Amino acid sequence: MITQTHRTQIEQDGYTVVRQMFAPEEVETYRDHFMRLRRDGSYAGDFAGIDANETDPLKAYPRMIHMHRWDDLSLRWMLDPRINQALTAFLGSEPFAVQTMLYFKPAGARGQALHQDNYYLRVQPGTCMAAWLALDDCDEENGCMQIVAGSHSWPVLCTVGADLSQSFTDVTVPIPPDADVRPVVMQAGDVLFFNGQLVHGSYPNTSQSRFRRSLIGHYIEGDAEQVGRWYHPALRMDGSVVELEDSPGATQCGVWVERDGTQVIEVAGLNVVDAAIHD
Ligand SMILES: O=C(O)CCC(=O)C(=O)O
Repeated sequence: MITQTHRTQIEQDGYTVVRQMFAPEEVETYRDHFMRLRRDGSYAGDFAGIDANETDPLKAYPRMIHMHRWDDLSLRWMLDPRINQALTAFLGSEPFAVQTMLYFKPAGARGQALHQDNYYLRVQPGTCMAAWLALDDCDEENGCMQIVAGSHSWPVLCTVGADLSQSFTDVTVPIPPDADVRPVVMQAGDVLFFNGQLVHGSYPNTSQSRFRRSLIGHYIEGDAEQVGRWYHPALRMDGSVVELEDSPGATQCGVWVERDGTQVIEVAGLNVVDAAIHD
């Protein structure tokens, strides 16, 4: 299932898509399951976004987080052998699993401004990796993922305020005007894998009636010693708990400066280390 092309792309661009990793019947099971859970109640960590008002579609469909802590299907998906096989191929050893999320992103919903996941997870040493399963076909109309190819080689960047009319989270990272921002068009059942330093996010769902649902797992390298407190307990891919230390958080982040007419990143002291839970 994992080819040399996938490995090369993840090394060079920081992301790759494994097509049809999950069968249509599995995708339908996940879609039905999470729609039922959403209808049936609210759960710890539900997040409709900063400034969600009564007419915001995310009010009715807030994002779910850490479902694997109370939902067996989510736990089984997070530890699925196919995902483990892919991540092990990309990272060189078996990862630890630290987070699940479900984005419903109904028609009209805001996206999530460009960011880097390791700003939040603060993995030491190494970084994190995401597995993002499309539960619907997704394209630019319904707010597919957008990635900045090659940005996984950047350090963690200092954040600035995001445009809350476009993003349900409040921080973003500045990128140079010539950055290669690419939409990742996917079919339901495809899985996007991406490096925790990669700048990524999504724009609003501008469709009239289409959801853009996705089931997401976050993983960290198997030799990591620290991760942010929010992500404990980390699990081995057999489901057993692994004791890791809390990561104190970065003390430095990168800012863009111009040198000889070119934009380069300079790493400076970090003023705000309170990376909250909005990844
Ligand atoms: O699904 C999205 O729109 C954003 C997801 C994301 O940023 C993530 O999985 O880290």
